[in-house]
Amino acid sequence: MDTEFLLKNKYVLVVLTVVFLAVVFFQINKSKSGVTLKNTPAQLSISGENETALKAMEAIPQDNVPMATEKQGLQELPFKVENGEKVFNLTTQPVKWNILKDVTVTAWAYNGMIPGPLIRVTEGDKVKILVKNNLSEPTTIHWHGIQVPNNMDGIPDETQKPIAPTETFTYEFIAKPAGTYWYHSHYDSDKQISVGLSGAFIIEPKGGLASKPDIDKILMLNEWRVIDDQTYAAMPATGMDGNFFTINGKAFPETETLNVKIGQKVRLRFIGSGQMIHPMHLHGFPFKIVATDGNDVLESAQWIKDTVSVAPGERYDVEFTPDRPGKWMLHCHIPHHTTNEHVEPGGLMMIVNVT
Ligand SMILES: [Cu+2]
Repeated sequence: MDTEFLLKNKYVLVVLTVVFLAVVFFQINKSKSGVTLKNTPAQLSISGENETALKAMEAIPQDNVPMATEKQGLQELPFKVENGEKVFNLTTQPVKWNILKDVTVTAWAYNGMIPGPLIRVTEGDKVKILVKNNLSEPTTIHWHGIQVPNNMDGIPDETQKPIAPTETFTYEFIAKPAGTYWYHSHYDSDKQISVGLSGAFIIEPKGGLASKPDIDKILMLNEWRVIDDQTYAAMPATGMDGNFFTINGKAFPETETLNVKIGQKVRLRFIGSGQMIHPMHLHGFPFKIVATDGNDVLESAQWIKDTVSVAPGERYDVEFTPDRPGKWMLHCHIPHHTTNEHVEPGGLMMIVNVT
């Protein structure tokens, strides 16, 4: 054999060895990253042996979690009157919840629904809420924006002991002031809020709103992360971005269609109950921002807009009166948020159907 042939073969051999090693390395790493295994972190953007962080990023356990029997979130919560107090019951529990016909999340819910039930009371009402914890971890509730006594504020180890699994804690306060509020877990909130523990709390002014709308709709905005049928808390700051987005627990096209007659006054109450900002845009009609974070805006100061950015924790009540028929889209204007797992249309979209 001449030297040239040997040299050439050697070169081929080296290339083949490198390719072989690369394939082996890739396969080993693929099985190590293990996204198909149960309860493994979705993203390892942490350093060192941080057990708590790893746990927070695990998939939500889904073994023996029942399918939700409720079909819709934000159902108005009934109450009993006892000793002049309105008494409500909330129970935390894991459920599987359909955000789309064929997409189910493993959620932590209040009373088995996403979002949790709507608590609607009148300003000045004495309210008592018994919270039973049926999760495997402690929890608490914070009554976001409501002027409660400090020991009812729901901050674990600061204002109360966390509610341990199977235990019940009683919250009692006077509902004030009137406005659009919400409640949510304040324990491990990065995870617990992200996987469903929030609901709406409306305090009506005595005698109702001065100018009553014909349609009064709460819209809670959330993000979800579902990978290989497993649910992870959507934590954008860690790289664990949401890949599904919901209005009142449903992604488009499963979001509700709002049916409105021409000339009817519509009030939308946006609640930013997730971890991301959502600039909500209405086609067809401008709207007035009539309340922010539960506080009425003086008429002379009401901005007229067609897009309002709803940041986490914020509430915006907007009003408009349609004058033209049509199927008008209401959607988030971050286009990725109007997809279901990167496919448009989906996510934060709903139809306002004016006839
Ligand atoms: Cu958005």
